[in-house]
Amino acid sequence: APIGIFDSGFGGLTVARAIVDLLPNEDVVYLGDTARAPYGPRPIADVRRYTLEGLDWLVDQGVKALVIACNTGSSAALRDARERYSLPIVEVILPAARKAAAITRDRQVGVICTQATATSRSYNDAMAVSGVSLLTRVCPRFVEFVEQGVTSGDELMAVADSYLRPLRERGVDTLILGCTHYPLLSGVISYLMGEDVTLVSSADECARAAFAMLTRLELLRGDAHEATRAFVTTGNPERFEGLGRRLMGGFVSGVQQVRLTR
Ligand code: DGN
Repeated sequence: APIGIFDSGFGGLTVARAIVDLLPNEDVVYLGDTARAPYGPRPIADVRRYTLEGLDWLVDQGVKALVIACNTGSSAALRDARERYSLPIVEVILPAARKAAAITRDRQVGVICTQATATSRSYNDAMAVSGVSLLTRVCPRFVEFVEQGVTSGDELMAVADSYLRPLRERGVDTLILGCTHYPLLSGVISYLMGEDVTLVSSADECARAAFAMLTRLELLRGDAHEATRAFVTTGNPERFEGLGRRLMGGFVSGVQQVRLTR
């Protein structure tokens, strides 16, 4: 059975790519709710409902595990998802929070994310026991830039500088990229934060957590074979595939469209 990966749209492909890198022999099915993206500015109750609809669809496909790739969706629906499904679930927030708490030198961590993720305080909760001070910055326009295929240039640099300056001034030494799209901006982000600041990608940490969980549960296939990768969007499949291939490369192909509301 495949691993089911859910995201609000196309950005979760950063998580899918990290999972495919670590687990090339696993079948995956990726669902992006592009028709209702971005989730970031939406009320948490709506994000919760949409995320559970997406996860229900993946469960109906017979997946063996769920990956909630979307930080906003994880923030809104993780608890409900754990009650609703008996399948193993990995998400993006706890793995990234743990990694950041483990590597920060001065116990000063920053997280950049969407408005809904910030409002939910999910990263604060995840780091509460670690004794680390967490500074959150919402970076709404980052998703727009990435969705337009823009990952460098003067306008992005100016916007990024205004978002990131308070984090630099606070002296964070570790910065969590708490949104699916942000790994695609890590060039700009690390350039502005400077080389003393370590970036933690929630996509990479989520993939490592998925590897660890599936290994522990003895759910990995393990044998070398040509894995099946299915990509499904609620939005326009051509647009999804075009942007996906442009920013993430050739592993995105054969994108299909699906309707979620039954
Ligand atoms: N996938 C969302 C997240 O990781 O928070 C970002 C895109 C969005 O819906 N705003």
